[in-house]
Amino acid sequence: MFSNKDEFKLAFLKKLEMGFGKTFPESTVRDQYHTLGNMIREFISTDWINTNEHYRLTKQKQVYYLSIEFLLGKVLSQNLMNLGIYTIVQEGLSDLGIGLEQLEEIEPDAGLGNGGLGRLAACFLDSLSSLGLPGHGCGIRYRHGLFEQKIMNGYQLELPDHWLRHGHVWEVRKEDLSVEVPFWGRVECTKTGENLEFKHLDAEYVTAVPYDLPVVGYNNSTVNTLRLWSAEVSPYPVNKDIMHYKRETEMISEFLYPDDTHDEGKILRLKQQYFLVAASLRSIIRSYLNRKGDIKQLSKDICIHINDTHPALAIPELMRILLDEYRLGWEESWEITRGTFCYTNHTTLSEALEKWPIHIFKPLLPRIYMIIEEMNERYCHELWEKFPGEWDHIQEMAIIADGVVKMAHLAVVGSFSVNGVARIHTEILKDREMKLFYQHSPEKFNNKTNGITHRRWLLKANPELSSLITDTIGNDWVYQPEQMKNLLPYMNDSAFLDQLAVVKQKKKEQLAKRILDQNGLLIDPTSIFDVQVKRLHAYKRQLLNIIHIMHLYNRLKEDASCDFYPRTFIFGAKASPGYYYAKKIIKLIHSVAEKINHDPAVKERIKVVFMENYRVSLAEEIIPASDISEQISTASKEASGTGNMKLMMNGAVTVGTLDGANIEIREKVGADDIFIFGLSAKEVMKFEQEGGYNSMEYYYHDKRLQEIINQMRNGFLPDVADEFEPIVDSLLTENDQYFVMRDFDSYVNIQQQAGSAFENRQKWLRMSLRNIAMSGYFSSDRTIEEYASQIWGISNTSLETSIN
Ligand code: 4GP
Repeated sequence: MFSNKDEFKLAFLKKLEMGFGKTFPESTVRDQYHTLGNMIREFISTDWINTNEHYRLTKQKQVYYLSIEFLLGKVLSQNLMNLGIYTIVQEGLSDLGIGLEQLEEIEPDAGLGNGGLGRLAACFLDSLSSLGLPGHGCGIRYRHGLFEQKIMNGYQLELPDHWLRHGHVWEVRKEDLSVEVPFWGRVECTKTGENLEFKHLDAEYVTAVPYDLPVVGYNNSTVNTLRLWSAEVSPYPVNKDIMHYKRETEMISEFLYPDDTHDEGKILRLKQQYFLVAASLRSIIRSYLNRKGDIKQLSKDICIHINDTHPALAIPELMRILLDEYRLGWEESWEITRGTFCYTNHTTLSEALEKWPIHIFKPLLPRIYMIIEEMNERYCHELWEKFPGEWDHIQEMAIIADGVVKMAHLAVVGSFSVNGVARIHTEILKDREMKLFYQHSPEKFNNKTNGITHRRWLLKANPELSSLITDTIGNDWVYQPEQMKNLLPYMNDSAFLDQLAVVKQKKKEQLAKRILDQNGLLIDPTSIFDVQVKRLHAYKRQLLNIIHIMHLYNRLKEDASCDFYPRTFIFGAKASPGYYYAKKIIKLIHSVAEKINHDPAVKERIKVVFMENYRVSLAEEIIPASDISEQISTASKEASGTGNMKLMMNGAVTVGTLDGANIEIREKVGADDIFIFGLSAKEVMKFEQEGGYNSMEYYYHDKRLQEIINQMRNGFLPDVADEFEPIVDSLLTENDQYFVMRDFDSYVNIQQQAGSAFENRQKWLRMSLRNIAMSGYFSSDRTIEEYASQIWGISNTSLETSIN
């Protein structure tokens, strides 16, 4: 298609004219973006076809990663880099007077996810392709991704995210591969000879239309597929007002996580989940049979990964297919099913463990419900044999109990592997949340500590640091990120450390400019950039951070001459629309920012910045510029965290609790190069079980806390007096569930240590370097290699050799 800059320019101009019927000077930036996107997608096509063909010919085992979220962000630059044509395209465009970054600016962030688990899924896809592994994603093509956040007077407003408004250049609609998904109706059971036959009658059908996105591997010609399903009206007749049916159908792929505080919302979420798994399984089995697969061998040739409980209905759906469509017996179907699925748990927070009321489930998915009922009966029987007389155990482990279907139980029972996402998280699952299941089948449980793709979070987000690393140790680290360890000998090389400082300074200046443009706030790029970017949740304790900022402010007001290195506190966070408390925290951050940023007395010393609409592309700008990475969740609550890894890889030093993957980060960098504070997970769980914590005592005995809490309600902040009452209540009347006050003192101390460490430039740079050098372990390539060898049983069967 093109192999050098000049060929690229010719092809680009020709495509632009043909595609838009305009001359180049008449074209808009959007026309140019679409032209480039389409060109690159076509460029990818050959490798895409070859990869599929290779999988077909070699009949190798395939993995399908089912996830309700894929938080992809922008893909243009990543694709160009992975294809190895970034420089050709950049220079070609530049000759034409176009900046590649302008085109990237036009690209919508594909925000088909909320946070951690969705971004993890995106990193995993990148690693699968880059390692040449046969693994594909299946998800939903939401017309609106996660809302766009606007801040008005400090309050979060949610606007619909119209990411598809101008089309999506990377997707290919494959209408011919559409499948039909049934809802509602009734099940008729007839007896033929010895066998029972089940028919789903009077169902209302929805057509699932696949949109395929190429997932390009890094410099290896592998292109896997992310298949996103869109819900459309079916040609089958419906006994309903057609407009009503159309609206209901299209709603299935309209929004990510519809509000489920009422039954209608619950039905919609359950529909989304079944829609995803029913469509994906139909297409997985069809392509398996096209490759001449034998349905009885399915579990040897296919592995289906359930990302959190949302896709767990895939288990009874496969049972249904085997029983009703292939007429296999229960035992055989169960054997195949249990050999096919594996499940990852991403949180122990009880509100996230899904449970569907039977009165909603049964009418919507009648046949699936019957199958779950039978699974449950058989499973309880098996438990009875193992724990005779232990009714409580059996009741606690049942899939259906107390009028609900428990999705986590379904996922555990129907999978051959269950994993947590960091060592401590897996241990907590085994010891507490899933203790009985672990006792029953310990062989299923394993840990896979999360990872992030260093291609996006270092190569793409921080080209300056990437070049410095490559100039210093060569580029092997790009393929084997653990080789970043080879940077360790430069720990005492002051020339290298100076270069590292220059890179960080450059990234900080770039971010300072972004903040000036976006927030109209001038910040000092030589101050410490202290960053907390993640979803807003009480357990993540953005509140502890802001209380500490108020404390610093009070200290500076008391004694302007006190020793304090200037800091810029940077927040980015979306609160879930129905999460009132989280929204109050956003408001509090803004009120504190308003107070501090306008006080000339502390002007050059503290700044508080809240960056609106935190998303993947904004994270790519903030993370490389960070000095301190705030990972301050209440110990035991954060399953792993992945922001902690991205920040570490970019040289930020962690201030954190012994929670999630922070523990493993500490093991890698050593206790001297991370700032750990606060209660341990054991201590937190002990308080939770045995009581003994009284937050009021901290209020009465710690004058600093008392002053801060009083300031939240005495008119000190520029708000009405009771604005922050819910926050004050959570800390005092509700006994501070997340131990903010308990950990405050220890947090103040560690922050002081972090500040002093920063003042010693050489020391800080060495700390930063050690974090970078040891971050290779947290590449998702390592994580995916573990999944591939220890769970999925797949390997790279060199595409290039088979094609040539
Ligand atoms: C998140 C966890 O909160 C986070 O600790 C973890 O790193 C991430 O999954 C990926 O494993 N959980 C979710 C969720 O995003 O929706 O439960």
